[in-house]
Amino acid sequence: MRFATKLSGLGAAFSAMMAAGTLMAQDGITGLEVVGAPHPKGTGFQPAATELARDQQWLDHMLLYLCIGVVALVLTLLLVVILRYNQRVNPKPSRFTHNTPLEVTWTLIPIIILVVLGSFSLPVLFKQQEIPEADVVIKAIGNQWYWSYEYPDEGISFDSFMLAKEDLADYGYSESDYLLATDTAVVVPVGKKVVVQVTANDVIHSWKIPAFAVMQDAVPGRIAEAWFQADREGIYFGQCSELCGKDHAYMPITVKVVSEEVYQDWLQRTKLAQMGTSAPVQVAQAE
Ligand SMILES: [Cu+2]
Repeated sequence: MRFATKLSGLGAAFSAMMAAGTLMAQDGITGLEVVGAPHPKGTGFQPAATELARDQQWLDHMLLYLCIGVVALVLTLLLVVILRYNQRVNPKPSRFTHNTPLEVTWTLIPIIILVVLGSFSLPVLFKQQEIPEADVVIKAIGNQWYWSYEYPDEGISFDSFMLAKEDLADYGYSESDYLLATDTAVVVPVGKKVVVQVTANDVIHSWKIPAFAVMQDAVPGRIAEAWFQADREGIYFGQCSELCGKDHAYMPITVKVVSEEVYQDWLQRTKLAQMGTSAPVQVAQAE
């Protein structure tokens, strides 16, 4: 009986190894949910997965309410003037040209509004631009028309190409992920500060993940930094966001946010894999 259990355990381990072997060629997404992606007829933001994104979306809504207030005030004043001071209702217009209190008011109010705007938006902007001490450093390099990634501290690097429609299923993606999913993905641990060093080999590209509120131009010969700390595991899509030539629309970005154990496991297997390739992310197996 015990021998049989051992045997079946051995068999399971063997089939798991075989499965891992066949997966090696693919970046399977077992157990990872697509979180950061556009959806049909959507008009709002993608779900915020970082503090930066939450701040950015809060700021956007706050500004929207402020704008609605300004528009409502201007429209009301306009209506009052149209209705009460037209030629028919008010045949004898007054002739004064100056009103000091009024002029001071309409200069002061916009100044106050601008100061309020600045005092809320500058901290959000600074938080994006002040790069913290990194837990993980990734170099993202834009090429015509794909992204290359390096993990300088780990000594690994690989390219990331958009998946053809017929290959999506092999990599665990659905058809709706077409134009977003890539063959290899940027893999990062959840809750860790990730600093992305962004540059390019040929022309200017831009590395952007909407759900992280990260967007950084990739300029040849320069290194710019962006950072994020994703607080939810899942798959996040982004796209090159600087017009870079004929296939600009076909160099998307896939980021997989996984647990620390899965990340370490992926790192080890990628280090063992052939230079310049990325091992598949095995979420279900490592947990
Ligand atoms: Cu581009």
